Amino acid sequence: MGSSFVMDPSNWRVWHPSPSKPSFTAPEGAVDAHCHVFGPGDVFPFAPERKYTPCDASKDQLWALRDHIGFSRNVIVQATCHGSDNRALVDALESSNGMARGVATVKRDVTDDELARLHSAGVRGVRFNFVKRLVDALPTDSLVEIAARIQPLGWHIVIYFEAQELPELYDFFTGLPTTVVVDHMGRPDVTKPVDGEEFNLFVKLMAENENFWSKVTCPDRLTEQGPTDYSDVVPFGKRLVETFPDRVIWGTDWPHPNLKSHTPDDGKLVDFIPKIAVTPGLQHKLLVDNPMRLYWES
Ligand code: 0GY
Repeated sequence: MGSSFVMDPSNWRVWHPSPSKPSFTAPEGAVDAHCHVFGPGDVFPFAPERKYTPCDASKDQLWALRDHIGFSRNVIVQATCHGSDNRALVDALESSNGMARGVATVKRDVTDDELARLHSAGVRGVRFNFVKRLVDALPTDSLVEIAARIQPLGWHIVIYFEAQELPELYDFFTGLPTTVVVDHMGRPDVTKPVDGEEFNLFVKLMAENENFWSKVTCPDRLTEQGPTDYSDVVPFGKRLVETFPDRVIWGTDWPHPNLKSHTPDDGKLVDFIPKIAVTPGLQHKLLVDNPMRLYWES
């Protein structure tokens, strides 16, 4: 690993330069299904409308992390700091020897040629972001239009929102025509009960809509305990993995953009996996079968 970045500390901590080796051994072929590449900013500039400026996090550094934690593949998700300019993402996908797939951000005026180019690079989804501190959300009619454009490609939609927004967005989400993958368990407030009203609504969304999947990711963002073993997040991830074993995926979220509370150790994040997926069967579905079905076999 190793990093040599210039950054504005008001925006983002540098990612962990020497993550520990995980104790948990991931199954052969494991997929890190939520991670990012950033820049380098002098080659792939950050979006003028961004709400934070990250430090560079290159594809080669991502591959090094993948190998270090014993994983085989990556799903690289376009983050808001690159806006709808997917060039850094495409560059990484095209350099991955088929070992990475991507989720892009597009605008309603994206051309068919551009969608075809993204598909051939390895993009299999688009991301709709509803987190107000990150984006000025697009109007829903433009999202509906984008959904209709990407549906024929067999792509899915990744949605990012915070739990308190779910009641208002629920009907819009259930009207989406594709597979829908929710980032970070719908960002529950983990100080509330795992079987309380708020998280039950998310479980209902998953239970009543079989096209919905969840990433059981980002204990580092959700924890209220600080940089510990993230035990306050475990019941939430475990409930989803055990209730929907065929519709959950996991990722590091490297390089943890815009996270101000602490610098996560990616090895420790891998050690979170067996706490929420407690059998080898559940671990295999979470890390291999499910992401392969969603990103490589569809
Ligand atoms: C994440 C989480 C965050 C940022 C973004 O697109 C983004 O900028 O997703 C966040 O700030 O919670 O998944 O990377």
